Amino acid sequence: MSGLTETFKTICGFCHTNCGMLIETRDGVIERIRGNREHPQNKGFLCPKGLAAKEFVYSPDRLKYPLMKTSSGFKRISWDEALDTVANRLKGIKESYGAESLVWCNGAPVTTPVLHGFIQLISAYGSPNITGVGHLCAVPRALAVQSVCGGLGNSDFENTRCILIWGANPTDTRHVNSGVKFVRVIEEAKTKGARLIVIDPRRTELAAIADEWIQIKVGTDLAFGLAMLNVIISETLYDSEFVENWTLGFPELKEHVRQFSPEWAEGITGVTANKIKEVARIYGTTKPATIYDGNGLEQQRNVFQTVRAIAMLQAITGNIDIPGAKVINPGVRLGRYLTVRPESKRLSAEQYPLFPLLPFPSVVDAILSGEPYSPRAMIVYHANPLLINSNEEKVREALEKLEFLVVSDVFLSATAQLADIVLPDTTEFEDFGFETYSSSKGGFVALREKVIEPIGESRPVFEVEYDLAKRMGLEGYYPWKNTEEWINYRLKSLEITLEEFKKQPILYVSLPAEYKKYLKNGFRTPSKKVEFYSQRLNNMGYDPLPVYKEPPENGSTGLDLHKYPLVGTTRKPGMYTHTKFRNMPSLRKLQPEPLAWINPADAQVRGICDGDEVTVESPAGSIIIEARTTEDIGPGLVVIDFGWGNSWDGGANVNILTPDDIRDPETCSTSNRRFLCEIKKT
Ligand SMILES: Nc1nc2c(c(=O)[nH]1)N[C@H]1C(S)=C(S)[C@@H](COP(=O)(O)OP(=O)(O)OC[C@H]3O[C@@H](n4cnc5c(=O)[nH]c(N)nc54)[C@H](O)[C@@H]3O)O[C@H]1N2
Ligand SMILES: Nc1nc2c(c(=O)[nH]1)N[C@H]1C(S)=C(S)[C@@H](COP(=O)(O)OP(=O)(O)OC[C@H]3O[C@@H](n4cnc5c(=O)[nH]c(N)nc54)[C@H](O)[C@@H]3O)O[C@H]1N2
Ligand code: SF4
Ligand SMILES: [Mo]
Repeated sequence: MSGLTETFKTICGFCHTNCGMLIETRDGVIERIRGNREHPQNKGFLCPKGLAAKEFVYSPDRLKYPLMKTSSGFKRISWDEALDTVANRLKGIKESYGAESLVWCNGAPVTTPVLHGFIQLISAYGSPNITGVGHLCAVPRALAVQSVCGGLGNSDFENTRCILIWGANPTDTRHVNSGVKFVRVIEEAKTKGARLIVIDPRRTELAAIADEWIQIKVGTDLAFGLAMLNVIISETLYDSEFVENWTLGFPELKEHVRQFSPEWAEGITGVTANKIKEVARIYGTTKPATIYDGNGLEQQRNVFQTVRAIAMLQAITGNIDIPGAKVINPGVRLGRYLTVRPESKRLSAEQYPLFPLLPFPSVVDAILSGEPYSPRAMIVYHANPLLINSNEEKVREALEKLEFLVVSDVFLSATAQLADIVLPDTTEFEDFGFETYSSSKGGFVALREKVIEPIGESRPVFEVEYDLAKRMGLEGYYPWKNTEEWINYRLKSLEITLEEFKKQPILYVSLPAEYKKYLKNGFRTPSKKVEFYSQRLNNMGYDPLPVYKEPPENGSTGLDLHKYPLVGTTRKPGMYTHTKFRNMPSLRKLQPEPLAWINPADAQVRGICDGDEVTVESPAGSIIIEARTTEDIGPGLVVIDFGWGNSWDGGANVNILTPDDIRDPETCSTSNRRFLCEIKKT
């Protein structure tokens, strides 16, 4: 074989792990993909998604030129026509309705550009309406921890004696931790004597090797957490010295949790009082201990207060910023972005004062009701809001009602199909980029090299954004014109330029982790202490101490509960990320269809056999899907695979079933993880 071969050091952007990759090209075409052993994140490991990146880049489904919606479907147009149209429509909308009628929506920030593409534009335009997946992902948990102690950091599995995996499935969603496969990290900790407790309604890979698998009922984790606090406080298993010196509101917490006994929680969580006591005693007496919580606690109506209670558990036991607990590792600080946003006009500012962004359901409500005003246009970048938000039908209605929808994607996603203009973006392999990492050895930045030329007429987002800004007379707000300049601008505060970065593609920019940083600076709360009782929450009208509340459908919503005797939840299959990758043949082979997992007992009484086609019906809608029976979940529960619904995948979107009107009062997290349903043989 002949031809020019080159090897590039780049980074996989298919999930937040951002593994280092080596890609070999021949004559400008990707040939071989390997993990980069020099990259501290994965040290050579790649999961099947990363290894199949070639199928993503060269997929026949890739968008290759801009599209415009016409009465007879999409029509190919030139970039000039696409950008002129977008610029003119957005200028017109601003003149007619004001800048706040434009909404920007991104998706899970799996790469740095997802957080940044078009964000300068929306700020320069003058709209405060920045939405995305925040209400479903990470932000509710982060706000909860912030309210208790400022921040907790990452689990230190290497030095721990006790691990609680709570609502997380890292063997599928994180894959690798500091270069070691996640399951090996946990096995190694166990070999060194650490106890492992997994709190999950499903028997996950880690639940299967745990000392204790706590098969909790979906959405009841707050009751479990409160009962653990009750036991640890009443049996004086807490760290009294830490509590004395570093916390506020302990007497109130002590009094408050008296009512939440393990016997009370047993009826709610489905876990026996004895088991709750046992877990509380193990956690309270095995030091150091770490709680690794996950997205399973989010998309639940109690998420904010649940995670507050879990943060309190870590604080009363002194498992804060010490080896073997959770440690705030040094990260990378980039300079600030342009913000010219009249916050007062942000759509959800009054309804969700604690939530710093705009939750997507508030956008849907505003479009459909016109209250407090109607958003008219939306830029969707690297996101698939139609499929990933609860109640697909309602989201569709809202997106269809917009006057103007622009979608930047690499495929014609279900959301892109609703767009007026579709802009074909490059993938992360067709442009330079960078990622930032925090680690115990210090924060570092890694370069993403440009591996190949853009596919078709696809163009890098920062160039497209600048071209749009120019057409709208907003170029004065732009300290860059293309990706290279954007990187230099973003890395200026670190005094790194792209040219230097190319010579050394992994650069540590902060010192290794220190422990007990609070001794020097206190905690990042108003009082500089851990705050059990929150005056700030109380002032905002929220519970100052966590109170378990029954899901509202058990109240007075008028639902015929007998019609929906099962509780449904959703699962993220490890070989895909959200709605992505069903058009990659090697991954599709691993799981061709979405499945509804049910307990054999529930299947039997309904005459359902493994592999049968079933109809799942919830108050929001119904889907047809293949059933699988499994002992990995208990009776009464249905687990449905999340992420289908794009035109090429042929599967049903579980979010047709999920309700959008059951919301966490502090964070607007909708109940994508819990819906009532019935399942019947089709
Ligand atoms: N029921 C239920 N709902 C859920 C969840 C759940 O577990 N259950 N999980 C929730 C969570 S945690 C999250 S984060 C959200 C995820 O929500 P999203 O992030 O909106 O979902 P994705 O499917 O990742 O959508 C990303 C889109 O970006 C496109 N894309 C990929 N690469 C590129 C690129 O280089 N450039 C551009 N412009 N586009 C690109 C993809 O084709 C895809 O259409 O879903 C949430 N919804
Ligand atoms: N392969 C893959 N990796 C991913 C993603 C992906 O889509 N695919 N998405 C990325 C993103 S954006 C995110 S947010 C992370 C999420 O990754 P994780 O934090 O691991 O979250 P999930 O896998 O969504 O769900 C975790 C677990 O919560 C359980 N669970 C469901 N309901 C409850 C409940 O009420 N209580 C408890 N205790 N547990 C419950 C589920 O059974 C599941 O095992 O993964 C990231 N990595
Ligand atoms: S774990 Fe897999 S998908 Fe995630 S960054 Fe690494 S290789 Fe890519
Ligand atoms: Mo997420």
